[in-house]
Amino acid sequence: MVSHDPEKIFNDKIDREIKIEPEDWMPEAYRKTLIRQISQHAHSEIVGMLPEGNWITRAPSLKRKAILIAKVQDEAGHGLYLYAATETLNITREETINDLHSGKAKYSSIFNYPTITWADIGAIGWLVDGAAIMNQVMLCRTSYGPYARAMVRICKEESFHQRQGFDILLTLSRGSKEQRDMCQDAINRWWWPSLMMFGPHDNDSSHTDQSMKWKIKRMTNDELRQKFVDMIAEQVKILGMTLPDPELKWNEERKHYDFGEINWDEFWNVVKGNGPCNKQRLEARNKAWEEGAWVREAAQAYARKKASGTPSKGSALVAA
Ligand code: BYC
Repeated sequence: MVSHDPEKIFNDKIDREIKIEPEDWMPEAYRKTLIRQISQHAHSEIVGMLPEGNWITRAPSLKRKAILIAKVQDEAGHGLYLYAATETLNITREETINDLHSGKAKYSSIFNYPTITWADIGAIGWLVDGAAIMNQVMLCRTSYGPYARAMVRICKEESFHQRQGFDILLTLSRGSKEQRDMCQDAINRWWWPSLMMFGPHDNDSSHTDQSMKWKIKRMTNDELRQKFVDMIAEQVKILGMTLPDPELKWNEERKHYDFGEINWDEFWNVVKGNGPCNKQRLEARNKAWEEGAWVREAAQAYARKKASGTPSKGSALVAA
């Protein structure tokens, strides 16, 4: 017999790997969890443009500049898909963006660290985008349809980002002593914050259990972090560099690398808004929002004009 119990239909879809779509019934807590995670993800993409945008005018060649501009534009696109996916959950774009600007919503801790040298751009691509992909590949199979579909395209672009980061570091690692030192210094500064991107240990993660049951998350924070360490510990050898962890060691029994403990005080301090650049990042976003007011007003005026049927000057010119 066909069930009419919406909760049973929802659970059945989750069990059978059928995507949940915006018009489907869903538990309120599932909707809220998705709004929280997808909007925070969108905010991370947008705030993530700031540390890299900082280097566009100083990239060492025209080619590197063009590549970096394209990458930063990709991040804006990712933010846009993710804000659009959040809107399908019955919340407006204004509400989610206000939450970022007021400091209520979180965004990834990693973007509260400064980009001091050109090598930092390489380290962000290799380590930060690398950690992001590790997490996002599993999100292509997340149970909510619009989020899963957005992630497929995002992952394709992120893998290009990771390769461009590695390429920057590879070039530096084959350069002068100063360049090699700069490369190692960037790896030293970005390694631990990259590991923090995966979130607290599973035991301390408030959302993982429920999110795994709903198949929003497919792997836990610690599982993903371990996969990332195993990948990077091998790739760093190609650069001829080291990771700043004396406890990093292959464990033959576990078939994984062992690694040292993250400084969780530092992590929570950054998450709570007290990292090196939190204040600067929020100020920059608020300023961009205020300075972009005229663009939003112009777009609305154009939409009103179009809806009222008045031909715009542009279309008259095209017709002529
Ligand atoms: N930073 O229960 P937990 C990118 C919070 S950007 C800040 O484990 P959950 C890129 C967490 O929100 C990639 N906060 O949470 C862009 C929760 O607090 P609330 C960004 C963190 O959600 C530009 C509390 O700690 N990727 O690719 O099950 C340039 C307890 O945590 C962090 C995503 O956003 C953190 N690192 O798991 C380059 C992926 N970690 O919300 C690259 C989507 C934890 O209860 N998000 N918290 O107040 C996720 O996969 C999950 O949300 C997380 C956390 C794995 C991050």
